[in-house]
Amino acid sequence: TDEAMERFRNYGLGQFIHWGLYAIPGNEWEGVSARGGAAASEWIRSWRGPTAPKNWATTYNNLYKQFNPTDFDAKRWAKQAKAMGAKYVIFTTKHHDGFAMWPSKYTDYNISQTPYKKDIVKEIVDAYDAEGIDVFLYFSILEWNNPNYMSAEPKTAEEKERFAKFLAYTRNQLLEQLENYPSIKGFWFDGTWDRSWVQAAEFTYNLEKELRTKHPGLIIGSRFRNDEYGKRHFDSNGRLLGDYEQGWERKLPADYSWLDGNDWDAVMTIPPNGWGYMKDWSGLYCKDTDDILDMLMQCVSMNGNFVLNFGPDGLGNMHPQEDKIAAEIGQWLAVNR
Ligand code: FUL
Repeated sequence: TDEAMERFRNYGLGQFIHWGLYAIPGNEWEGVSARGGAAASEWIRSWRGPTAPKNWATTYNNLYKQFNPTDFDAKRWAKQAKAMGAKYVIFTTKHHDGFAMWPSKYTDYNISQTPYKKDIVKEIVDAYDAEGIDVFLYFSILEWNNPNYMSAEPKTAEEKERFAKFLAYTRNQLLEQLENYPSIKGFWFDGTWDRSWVQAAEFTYNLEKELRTKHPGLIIGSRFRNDEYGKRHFDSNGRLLGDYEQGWERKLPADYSWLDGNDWDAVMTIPPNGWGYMKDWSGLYCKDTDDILDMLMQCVSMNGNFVLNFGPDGLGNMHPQEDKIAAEIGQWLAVNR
């Protein structure tokens, strides 16, 4: 039997944390938010709100110069997760903007260049390890900022060469994370939907093998490879609750048959959409504790895990509503688990 997967099957509740440069704008620029606040805040670099300057991408990219979360205390977050009843955490080490929350040797666009300087991934891993909460690293393959990344399949010799560099870089970063944080239990991949990545099937097959050889028991979600092989470990597409992501509706999906025989987790945000910090929650249907407990029970009753997302602000504080919901879930689970 696979011990790591046995553990995974018993998690029940997990915590997701989306934290990166997008926490600074918090879904707003000059006080104005896009789409009535319902845009995904961690996508702000790409949605260009109405007040975004002409050189928006550069403005966004330069946010790293301001990243200084003086209130950040990984131990406090880990204690909160423990009290909530989370058995694992998934932390965004690198989202689509490509900014590395650890001091990666393979890009300068990383935490050591910020005023904060310290390795945030290490602080998270150490603090959650200390609470006995298993750590998974979220890793976006797709990178908006990387000149070697392309969404279409590379065609010309020049493109092929650049994309080969990108693949080597991806491999290096993943091996680097395994080496730096050997206690992690798995990777939760994202941004793997582009043609270029899907076509790199042989590369992903070999890399997955290599990672598992280096780290026996490593769990890798299905988003790494969008195919049946990728589903061998667990399905991280969260399709079960996919409907809820778009706009909250209290209804069950009509078809659960795709779950058969798969291990899976479903990830969920409290606001209707968006995973990074949002300054303004007003006017949006944000889920309450009862909504969250309903979803948790749906998932657990179908042998899946439910993962609740938190989007801390640029200083390192959770949203007050997240604090409240976490505490209430913890109280409920303490009595009913
Ligand atoms: C999606 C991403 O594009 C979102 O920003 C978020 O990270 C979610 C969990 O996965 O694919």
